[in-house]
Amino acid sequence: MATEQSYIMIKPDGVQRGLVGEIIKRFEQRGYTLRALKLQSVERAQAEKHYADLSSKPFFPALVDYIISGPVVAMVWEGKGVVATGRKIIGATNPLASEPGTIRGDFAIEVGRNVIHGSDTVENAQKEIALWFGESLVDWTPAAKPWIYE
Ligand code: RTP
Repeated sequence: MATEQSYIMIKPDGVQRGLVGEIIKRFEQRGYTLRALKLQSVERAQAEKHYADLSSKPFFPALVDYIISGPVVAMVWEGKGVVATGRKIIGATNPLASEPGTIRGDFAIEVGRNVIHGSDTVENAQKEIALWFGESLVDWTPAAKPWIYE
């Protein structure tokens, strides 16, 4: 069975708006396995590292200010195709282009308040998981797995 993992982060607006349970529910009900979870305040240096690829963009300072503006919920979800499927569950980066039924399509309007982050490649997921969690993932297999995977 695939052991692909994705780094999923509920951004400060998602936490402030009480969307934590709703977001976890969507990944859980799809069949993905939660491997790590923490609520944390984010240091500026950590936000800058996470978004280092975007450091030359004009919106970078506002993006970092947004990410450090309140606690985030950092998570690792695991399962077949979770990186690409996670991005589908989340919806397009700009919520005005996100399909209804996606997290951003249901709960957001502006790109600078788009509720949630999801890794875009398996390689980036590994880097992001290392940045946010180090080695401290919980090793477990839910009993219901035969009802998710054939
Ligand atoms: P994320 O990394 O947060 O999952 O978002 P993404 O891959 O869908 O989009 P990306 O291009 O990596 O952008 C990262 C975050 O930067 C903010 N952003 N603002 N003002 C703007 O034009 C703009 N463009 C991007 C968004 O919060 C986006 O999620």
